[in-house]
Amino acid sequence: MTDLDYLKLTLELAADGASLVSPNPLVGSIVVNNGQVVGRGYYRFDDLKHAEVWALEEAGPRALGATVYTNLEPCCHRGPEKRTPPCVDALIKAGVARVVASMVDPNPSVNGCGFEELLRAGIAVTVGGHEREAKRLNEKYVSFVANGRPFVHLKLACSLDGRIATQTGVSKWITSEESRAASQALRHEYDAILAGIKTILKDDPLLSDRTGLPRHRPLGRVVLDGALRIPLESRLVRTARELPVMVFTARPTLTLADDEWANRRVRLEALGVEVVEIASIDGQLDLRAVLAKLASRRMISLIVEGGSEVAASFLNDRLVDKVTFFYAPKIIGGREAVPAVGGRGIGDLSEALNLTDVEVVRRGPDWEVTGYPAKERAEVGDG
Ligand code: AOF
Ligand code: ZN
Repeated sequence: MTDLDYLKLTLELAADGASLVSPNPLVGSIVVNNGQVVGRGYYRFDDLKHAEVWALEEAGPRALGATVYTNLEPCCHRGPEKRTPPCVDALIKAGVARVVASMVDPNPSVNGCGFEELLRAGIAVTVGGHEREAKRLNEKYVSFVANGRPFVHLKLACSLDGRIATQTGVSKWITSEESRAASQALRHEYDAILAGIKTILKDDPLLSDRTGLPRHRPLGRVVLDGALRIPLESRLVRTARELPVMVFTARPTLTLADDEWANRRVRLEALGVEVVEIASIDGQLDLRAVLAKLASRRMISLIVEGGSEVAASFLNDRLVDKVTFFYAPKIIGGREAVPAVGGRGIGDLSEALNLTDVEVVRRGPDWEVTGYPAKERAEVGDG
């Protein structure tokens, strides 16, 4: 087994913490002594201890002179926010000889100081193996630390010709059961899920994580509802006491409408819905304010599930970090059939959003296509 093989194992271990770690990163750690794995651990928020500490505890005295592998730089910070003592102290105390990590912890209170402290204590440090995979595994955390707002994943399900509903609005079900299971698995990875009021009025969705897998916090259900039209008898509102619902809205400018809006607000709140008033810009809710509110709740990731106008708004505001489209091998057609992405559209192809690192997975009869918006809207080729 090489360093890279062991690092690969830490990535797999770390992934066991999926939806058990937010707002913290996924971390896995392995202690290797004389070619033998003598300790392993992965982080779960509710169990407090960091991955390295679990692995060191399992290794016990066999950690002396051992190499510790981890997908993220061991932490060095102390302070009021910190729930656990620094991993570097535990590593130094255990007498490990070497630490191998895939990446630096971008958290400004760590960001290299873990490695520095280890080196100062005479421990050898190697950084960088499987760095790309490690950053991908923690893409939500890395992005949240860098941008101070949740990582946004736009997910849509459509026909091969890019329609999310027929001309009469029928959308159940365009994609297969396999695609819907995959999309549930996606929801499971996120802290919050968002849909627009039109989707709520049309489909009455529950927007819940039905994977049955454990989560350390419930999936936050978020609705964009400028005029507060969400029905009191909708499934979302009826389940608001068990699974949190946040409705973002804007106070109307006309006094009459204002009374009606305030009434509905009180009634929704009485049913356990959190109503959040934010600004609207040109009649559209300020998406940055929505994300800032979620960030203040330490929600580091958001999956946006439509409809097509909401998708267009997030895309136009350049707030999408990852995109997944499920395509069913069906052609719906029709000028009036709802397109996956609405909005005004673009005039020139050079304004199209290009995706990079695109991957395609077969889901039953369908295709799941995932990619990352390119930072710059690249020029369209000259061919
Ligand atoms: C590690 N190993 O397993 C994790 C790390 O509040 P605390 O004490 O749990 O610290 C959280 C911070 O520690 C988190 O923001 C990140 O910088 C780091 N996470 N570090 O060495 C781990 N989960
Ligand atoms: Zn730590």
